Amino acid sequence: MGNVLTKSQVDFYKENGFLVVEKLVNAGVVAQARAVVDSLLSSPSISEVAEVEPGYDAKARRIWAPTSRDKIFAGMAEDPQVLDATAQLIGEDIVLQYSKLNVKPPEVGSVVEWHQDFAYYPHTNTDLVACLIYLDDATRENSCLRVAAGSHRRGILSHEVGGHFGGKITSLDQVGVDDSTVVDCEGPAGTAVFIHPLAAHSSEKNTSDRYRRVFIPAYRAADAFPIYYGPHAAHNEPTAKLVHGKPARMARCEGGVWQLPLAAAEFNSLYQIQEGSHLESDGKNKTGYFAHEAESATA
Ligand SMILES: O=C(O)CCC(=O)C(=O)O
Repeated sequence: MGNVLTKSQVDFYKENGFLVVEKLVNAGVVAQARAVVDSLLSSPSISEVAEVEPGYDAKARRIWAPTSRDKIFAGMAEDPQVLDATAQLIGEDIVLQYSKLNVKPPEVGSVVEWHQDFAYYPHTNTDLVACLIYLDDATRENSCLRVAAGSHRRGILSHEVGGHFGGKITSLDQVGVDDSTVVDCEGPAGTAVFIHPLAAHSSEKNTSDRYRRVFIPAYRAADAFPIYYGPHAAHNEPTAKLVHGKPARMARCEGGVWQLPLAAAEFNSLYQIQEGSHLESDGKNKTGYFAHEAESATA
């Protein structure tokens, strides 16, 4: 394994639950990825590969499963620099759990409310890490990721709304989200932000005139297995892929009690469940879950 990260970067991740690594991905690769996104976004059939912003039929907020749409994303998810850094955070044996590409169009891009990824995808252990690779320069103005430093040490927090999984942290007092803990993860295109699955994170509406697009491969240690197989989580499993090291012969279990993400109705995305837009006013499912291809659903 090559040491991409310094010891102090690894220690920072352990202490704070996130790590920003500027320009981890080659600028040429990032430029190619942007060109592929531009072409996907200009496709008349965008709604077949993406979830669109409410009220804007032609503006995508999420491109589903980018690694299966273009080899540039399949390659980025297996970029040796990214995988070697990931190995330093969660160990040598790594499975790519899923990928997604969040697009925050200028002036429109949806809010992502405070949440922990583990609340969506509980596993037998917490050695999971999401890697956000910025395709555009990301600043507070165009909605860079925001993380509550150290929140991963508070365990799993309630994401329940009205007795059901609501996809967002119920009470921010639990996280200590305030100006002293929240870090804006700004960085130029090609920056990778690694987030621990228990780190509380969010991003604001994009009020700037610039896109903020981010490719997100999500990894787990090969010996971390899902403990919840409801539809939004189970959809990822057929395409989960060993990308580094060896497959596991054992499941490693951390002690604890994990709340399961049992929503009032199934949902296609984090945006829908956080907005409550997967429900009719009578509380029934309106998403037509599984309307997308099997590969598409992921939180
Ligand atoms: O796109 C963002 O700013 C945040 C993404 C995120 O937290 C997620 O999709 O789980």
